[in-house]
Amino acid sequence: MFDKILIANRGEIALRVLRACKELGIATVAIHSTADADAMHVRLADESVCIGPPPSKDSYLNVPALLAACEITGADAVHPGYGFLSENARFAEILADHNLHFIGPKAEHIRLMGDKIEAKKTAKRLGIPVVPGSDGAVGPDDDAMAIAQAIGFPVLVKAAAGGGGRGMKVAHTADDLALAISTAGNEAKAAFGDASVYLEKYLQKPRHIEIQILGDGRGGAIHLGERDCSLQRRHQKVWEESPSPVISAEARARIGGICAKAMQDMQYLGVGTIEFLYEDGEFYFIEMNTRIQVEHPVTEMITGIDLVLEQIRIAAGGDLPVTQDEITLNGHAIECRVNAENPVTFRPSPGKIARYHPPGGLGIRIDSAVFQGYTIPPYYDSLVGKLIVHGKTRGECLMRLRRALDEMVVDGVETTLPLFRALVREPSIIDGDYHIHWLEQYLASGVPQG
Ligand code: MV4
Repeated sequence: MFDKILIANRGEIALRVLRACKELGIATVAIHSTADADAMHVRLADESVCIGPPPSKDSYLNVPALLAACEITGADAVHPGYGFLSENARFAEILADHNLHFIGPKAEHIRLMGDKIEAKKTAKRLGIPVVPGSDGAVGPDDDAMAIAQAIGFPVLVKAAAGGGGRGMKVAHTADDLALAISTAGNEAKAAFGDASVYLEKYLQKPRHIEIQILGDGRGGAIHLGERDCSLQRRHQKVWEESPSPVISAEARARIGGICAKAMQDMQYLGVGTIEFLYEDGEFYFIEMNTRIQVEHPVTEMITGIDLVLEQIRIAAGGDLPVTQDEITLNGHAIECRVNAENPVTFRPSPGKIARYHPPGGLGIRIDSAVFQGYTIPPYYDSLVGKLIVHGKTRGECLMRLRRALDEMVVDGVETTLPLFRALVREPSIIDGDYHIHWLEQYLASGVPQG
């Protein structure tokens, strides 16, 4: 097991990793920019190192500074959290070159899943259902029109180096195809330095269903159910829940088994999330994330498995905590990402938190690194905290969430709490009847100031 872990992140996920380290008896090193000197994870870590000025490129993405911090403190492993360097294969390799453990998947798997075309080819080869589409990139010498007509319009043009919604263009008819391909290619070239694009059948109103997996890197892998992350705004998840209101136990076992088998075949190491679009009873692979995700607590609440603690144990050579048959999904969990943003315009609202009162009681969890008097800096994401609620049923969970949202106080900055107070009373949400475009349509209709 590791002796000392450097946490290469900030905010709530840095605190989350720190908590797992403490429960494992592992010493912790916090790193921070000058803007985060008084952050919670810095205060609670055994040691801390300032690694640069506020801009991420000069601090949290500053690999030489991170390596120096490991050297100074004698850390033997690095946990990247999510975002920043968490899916940077080169960073994982550099750490290995310096005899440091990267707490994450094998670099080859990070790189593989970072290329959306290779990821899709791999998924298909491993028996995971994929969206009908082109066989790889569509180049200038290919007959894109013939490929698109074989798929059937509408067709989606996607950047190979994209992901998270970046570099996508819809071609509703044949007349739109050439422009969609050139626009997506140019945007991909500018954003990712890689103009490669591929085509897929455009699914009109799917849900976003993701499967949590855990692999030991030696052929063992299990799935821990799904999360429904369909409530998104501009590709930012807002509300995530498990189980999904529309996935049956049979569908869960089927797709979960396919994913676990695929991860066994890959000899995948650590936590991973396989993303699907789900429409008319069918799952379609779109991407795989090779990191711990923001919404992991939803799965933890219904399985009772500490995903970050297991991620660390497995990175140190440990075995899977349970067998597939030992996993039981208990009750229902919902996560709301409370951001310091205007609840209508979503304009960031950094600043000092004058009053902070988190809700409590049975089934309530708050993953947050803020406190009364804390100043949310303008340089990073605007997450105040994740409100995660568990109940025996979805109905009980919604009632508890409604109570918790009414109890929560965050004064001094604008927050998205009013949006959640409206959503939790919205009939479509109460019925679980929504899809990936529902929230943006709801917001466009003029959300009540809850
Ligand atoms: C799609 C799609 C419809 N059809 N692919 C958006 C980001 C990345 N996860 C893939 N995305 C999509 N891929 C096909 N063939 C619709 C989206 C999409 C989306 C997916 C999940 C959650 C929210 C979304 C919002 C807009 C578009």
